[in-house]
Amino acid sequence: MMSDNKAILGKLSEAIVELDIDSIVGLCESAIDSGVPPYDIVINGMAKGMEIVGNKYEEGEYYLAELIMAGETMKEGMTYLEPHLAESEIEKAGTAIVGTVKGDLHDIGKNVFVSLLRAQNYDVIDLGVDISPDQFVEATKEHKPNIVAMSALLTTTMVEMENVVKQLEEAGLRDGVKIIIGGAPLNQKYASGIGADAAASDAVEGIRIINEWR
Ligand code: B12
Repeated sequence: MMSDNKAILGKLSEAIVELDIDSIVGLCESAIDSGVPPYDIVINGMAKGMEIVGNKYEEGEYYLAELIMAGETMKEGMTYLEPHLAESEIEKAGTAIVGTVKGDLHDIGKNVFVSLLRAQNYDVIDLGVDISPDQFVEATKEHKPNIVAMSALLTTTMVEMENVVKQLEEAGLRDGVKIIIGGAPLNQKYASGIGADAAASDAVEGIRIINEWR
């Protein structure tokens, strides 16, 4: 029985690595039918595959296209699993609020990061794109996240990140959260300068940083 589960989890991981979006839901379905706990399907199945994809990306074997496709494949599986996950006892890793800052409509990278976060068992509130500092503050009040994550792809919008940090400070919410920023134009120096905790140049690095905070 145990070894059966192991084989199923291996197949799930493999499907993510092979970007096999057509079979991921079927594999999740048969895993559920075989009694594999939904949590295992996510963490020891698909997320394991995502980890491998991340390594391949960092080693230069996979490119952004594969990273995105793997994220999409995982998303398909997650959509199927969501009702099952809600039923089961899962220890959440934490809550994260994610959004692309005001004036910026780029969301492909943010969406990759959101998929990876969900795979790590975070509750993710994805605010979407063009999110104002007020919206970040309101969402932080409402959802009490441990992480606030911002994305920006434009040099003209990255300045909005500083406004978000400032307004979180003014609202007395800054000390309760860790702030991570991401997107092509950003680096650690910029993050320190605006009072954010970290910057990540890619989504996999972002996940690694966040897991170090746990
Ligand atoms: C696709 C794209 C668009 C699409 C966006 C579609 C969408 N739904 O996102 C469209 C066509 C709408 C668009 C519009 C514009 N774009 Co554009 N766009 C791009 C392009 C080609 C790819 C971006 C992308 O999706 N990459 C793939 C993803 C996976 O990578 P990523 O975004 O970098 O994300 C990764 C990391 O950065 C990180 N990450 C991202 N966010 C976060 C957040 C956190 C918390 C973490 C941890 C990590 C993380 O993780 C991701 C995966 O590792 C880039 C060029 C490029 N090669 O980057 C230009 C680019 C970003 N765009 C640019 C420009 C100028 C514009 C426009 C102003 C063009 C115009 N004149 O109208 C408009 C602005 C619209 C707006 N207000 O936002 C410039 C920005 C220049 C600059 N330095 O400011 C670029 C660099 C092109 C260029 N060389 O000129 N764009």
